[in-house]
This record gives sequence, structure tokens and C-alpha cells, in this order.
Amino acid sequence: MDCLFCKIASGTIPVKPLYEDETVFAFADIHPQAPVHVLVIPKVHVQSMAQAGDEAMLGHLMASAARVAREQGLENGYRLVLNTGDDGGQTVNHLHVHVLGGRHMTWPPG
Ligand code: IU
Repeated sequence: MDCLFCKIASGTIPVKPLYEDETVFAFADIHPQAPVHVLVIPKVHVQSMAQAGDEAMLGHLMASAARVAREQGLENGYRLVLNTGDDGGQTVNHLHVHVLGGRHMTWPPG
């Protein structure tokens, strides 16, 4: 499958891991929107939350995002974002959690 994030997760495209275990991979976003901007992805290909049915995988993905936030020193808070589909602003069709922090976030999102 021609999926950029699958290639990153498998090491076909070498990217420095900020966290990695058997099922997830975390790396710095190439266009950071905050002082800390990390993407946490499942190693298995899932297009988006709309296709995600594996609750154990989703639970581990979210726990890993919180772990990354902790390890990045975001003790003052952070934002987790899962853009889903066209209206959600998703541009890469491999499920990913944005971990954003290091500045105060505003609401509503754009
Ligand atoms: P989105 O939620 O699908 O819009 O987020 C995709 C993110 O992937 C976005 O923040 C990009 O900057 C990021 N990204 C990346 O880190 N490396 C890449 O090679 C590509 C996109 I293409």
C-alpha cells in the first residue's frame, strides 16, 4: 500500500522516533503548529477514526499520546486532535493523533 505514514511506521522512510512500541510510532510533525507538535500513529494501517473499530488499539493510541505529552514535558496541558475526513481537515489518510503543546491553545479551532 502506498501510504506515507505506513512507510514511516515500518522504517522504510527513516524518521526519528519520539516514542515507539509494538503497535504505535510517534514522530515530530514536519510543519509544527506549536512548540511541541508530535504525531502518534498506529503501525497497522487504519484510514481514520471513521474506519477504526479496534478499541484496544484506540485505547493504546490515546494512552501513548498522553505518554508522549508527559515525556515532552507538557505538564501545563496540551491538546489532542484527530482530524477525520474532508470536513475534519484530514490530509493524510492514516489515523494519527496530533499532540500539540507548549503554548496556550484557543477555541474554537479553525
Ligand atoms: P492532518 O490531520 O491529516 O491534516 O495532519 C497531517 C499532518 O501530517 C500535518 O500536520 C502535516 O504537517 C504532517 N506531515 C508530516 O509530518 N510529514 C509529512 O511528510 C507529511 C505530513 I505529507
